[in-house]
Amino acid sequence: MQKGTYFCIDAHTCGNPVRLVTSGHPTLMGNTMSEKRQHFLSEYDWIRRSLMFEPRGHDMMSGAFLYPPCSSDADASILFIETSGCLPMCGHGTIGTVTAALEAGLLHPKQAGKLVLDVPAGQVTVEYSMQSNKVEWVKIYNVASFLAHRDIEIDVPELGELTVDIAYGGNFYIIVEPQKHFPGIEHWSAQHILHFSPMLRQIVNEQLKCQHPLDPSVCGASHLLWTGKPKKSNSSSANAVFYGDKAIDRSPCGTGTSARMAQLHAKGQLETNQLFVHESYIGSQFVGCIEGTTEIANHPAILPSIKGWAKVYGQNCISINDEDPYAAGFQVI
Ligand code: PYC
Repeated sequence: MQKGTYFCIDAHTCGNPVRLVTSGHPTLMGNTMSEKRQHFLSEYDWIRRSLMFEPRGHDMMSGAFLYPPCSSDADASILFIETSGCLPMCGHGTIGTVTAALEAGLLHPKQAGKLVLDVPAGQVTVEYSMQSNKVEWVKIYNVASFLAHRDIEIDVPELGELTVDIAYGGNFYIIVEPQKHFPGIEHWSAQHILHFSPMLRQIVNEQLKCQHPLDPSVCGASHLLWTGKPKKSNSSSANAVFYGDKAIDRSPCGTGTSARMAQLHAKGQLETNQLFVHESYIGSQFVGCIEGTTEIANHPAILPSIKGWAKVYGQNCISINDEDPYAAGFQVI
């Protein structure tokens, strides 16, 4: 049976949607958000598909449920939902969720201006500024991020050979910099990105293993980050992140920015405490920074932060009803 009523706050983070679902939470088993994510995926994934896919969502739709904290020092937990599944971590999703929840009075921080959040990828800390009940900005101290594979050569049909890096920033990213067969995103249309990304992702995943050393359920190169020259003079770099089947992130992508900073740091091109202003495909910006360094299972890693903003634009009461032939949602691929 697929039915229920879900109250949602609709927002966007730097252009990418965030639908914070504020009622209808299924009870999830597990001690950590990673375990609860697995339970949601096995039992309740229809809720995600119904709320994210058409006709109630669209190719880029993403959202979240807030849950009580899993650890004693946390304020809350987040389960991310989007068209491609339930991400271990989502930067734009966290910024939108925190903004919408604080403005609606749904989050009560132990310490004003700071939140500790359990997410499937681990724990993140958030700082925010709030004036007249509006959140001005949110800064996430994200999970440890690292370069997993460097200078991998991939032969892409219709394109030719590409050399790519793969880095983790809460999800695994295939990072493509301008080179002989890729001129940079400023020279590619959205159609190029949508056409070549699924092919490249499939070949990379056939050839390489990407798995988090501390959580085997976080695996596979799911996202692609194509880079290029920014439009704004104060941006350090520009990117277009492809995810799911047809999505290009409208925000600069929080986990993508973390992965990109880990890649640049490992290659000696970005230093600790150096600001990294990342521009999205539509020109919106996140400010990234490497706050420090660490190790993950003896592998060098960075401690990234990402700062951005979100705007709430609506309230939505969504009914999923068996009488609707499209209750389960659909995608046009
Ligand atoms: O901001 O981390 C992010 C993200 C992942 C996919 C889309 N946005």
